[in-house]
Amino acid sequence: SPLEQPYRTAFHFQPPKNWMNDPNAPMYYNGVYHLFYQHNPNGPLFTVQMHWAHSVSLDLINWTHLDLALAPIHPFDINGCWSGSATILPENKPIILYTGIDSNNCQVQNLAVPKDPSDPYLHEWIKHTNNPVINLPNGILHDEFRDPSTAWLAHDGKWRIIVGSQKDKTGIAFLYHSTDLVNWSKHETPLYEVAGSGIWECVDFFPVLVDGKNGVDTSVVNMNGGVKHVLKVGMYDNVRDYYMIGDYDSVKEQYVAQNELTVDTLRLDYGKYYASKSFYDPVKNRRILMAWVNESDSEADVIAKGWSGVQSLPRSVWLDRNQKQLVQWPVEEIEMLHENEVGFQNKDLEGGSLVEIEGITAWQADATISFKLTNLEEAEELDPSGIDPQVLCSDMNASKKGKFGPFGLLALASHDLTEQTAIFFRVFQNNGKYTVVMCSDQSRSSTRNGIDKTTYGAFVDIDPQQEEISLRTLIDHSIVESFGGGGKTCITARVYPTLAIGEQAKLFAFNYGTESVVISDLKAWSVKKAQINIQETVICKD
Ligand code: DQQ
Repeated sequence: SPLEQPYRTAFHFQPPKNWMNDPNAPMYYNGVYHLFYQHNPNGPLFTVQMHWAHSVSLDLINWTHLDLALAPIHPFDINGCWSGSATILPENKPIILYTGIDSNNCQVQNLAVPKDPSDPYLHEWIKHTNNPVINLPNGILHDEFRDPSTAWLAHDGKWRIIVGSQKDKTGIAFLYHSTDLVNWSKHETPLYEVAGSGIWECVDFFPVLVDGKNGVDTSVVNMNGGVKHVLKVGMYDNVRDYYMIGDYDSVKEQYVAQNELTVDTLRLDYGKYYASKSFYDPVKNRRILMAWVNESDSEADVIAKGWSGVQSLPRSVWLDRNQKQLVQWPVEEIEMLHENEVGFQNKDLEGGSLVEIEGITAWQADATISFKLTNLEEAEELDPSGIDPQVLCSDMNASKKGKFGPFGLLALASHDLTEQTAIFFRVFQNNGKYTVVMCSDQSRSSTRNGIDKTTYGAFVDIDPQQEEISLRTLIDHSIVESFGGGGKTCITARVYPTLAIGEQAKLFAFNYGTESVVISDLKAWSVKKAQINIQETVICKD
């Protein structure tokens, strides 16, 4: 029952039991969405002996659990089937490239194809007889070469993929070419490398439209300047997903990034969120992103629960109008689970006040709120240069009164507020310019000890003089996923309340700053339970 397992989720993807990490090879094929994932079928903890588990969905929200797709039983993957990606070939055939840990404990890249491409669920996968199709490059350590990307087809009719690696602490995305996806040759120069960044995992390389929210197929390369390319890298050293935006030229085989990849540049999510992978959804013409959201409780807790890891809600992703960053938003399909809409408009939220959002199941909810600020000349002074917003958010947590802020939502709050996860903003000024900081403060999220309660924070690139400050937060038992500024800044957190569970959990809007703010619009819904990883017979195609 939900109260025996209060941290299992209602609408976030997770396996029936045991360990899950990276999403693998998400794709849309013949009317069905597929998600594979790194899975230990034998227990709730990580093991190198990874399998690929497999689920299918018609709507990215309700999922059906299928048999394992890949097991580590061949010489080229006997020590683990690690992460990889799918590519849909022009003749509408899917393939998978993945990393195998071979019998020498060496990381190699393998190819698998569906046994029966006309099977709507693609139950069985056959590993290619030529495996491994890519061997370890010279000069690279045996355990530092992994996670092939989705392939893209360029002007010369050749497929390309990238594979993550490192050499002497320089993170590398090696580039490979192939005409048949079986025989691959390494290009003389990597697609990209960054000194000092450590090994890159789960690299993702995809085009985004310069103008508009639609997605484009991974093989759309040039389009006369109509697209830019995103290179996403998972940095193993700090378990964070960073990205660059730039221009890719497949003729020169060159990627010119417009932002640097350093620890304080763009991240897909500034909370717990890693190993993300995107794919193009031709049905709704969008690019969708999913990622692994790890636990924050202890190993003993994981063993007691019997499971570990959830997936973020699938998000649409596109390039912001300013072309400097990505924007993400939960896929619209989540709205079919909404019920009990509540809301109000234009309500003053005085300094030091809070208001309960009643009428919804607050431990399983979706809430959007936007704030209008006047008198901005009263904002506190802060020069943002050299400031780490995460440090600022933990120094100035939700209980520290400011002028504009903290204001936002208190999620998974107990009636006396002993437990609360505070997602909030602060606004500062410096020489007539304003800085908006978004925080997710887990320090009071649970009365339990032994949990990682790190507070997260990031800047939101909006001007509060011109725009309202908006927040959307999805609350699902032990995960709180927040989208600031319409999806410009995303922060995901895992929390383990002991009081704020079931009917006891509450949701508030709050303003602990001294300046009052106006809630220009608030809407919140209960979110019904999705059917996640139920047995296979339930799915049906219409
Ligand atoms: N997880 C996989 C690797 C990948 C890492 C192993 C990222 O392929 O590099 O489970 O979380």
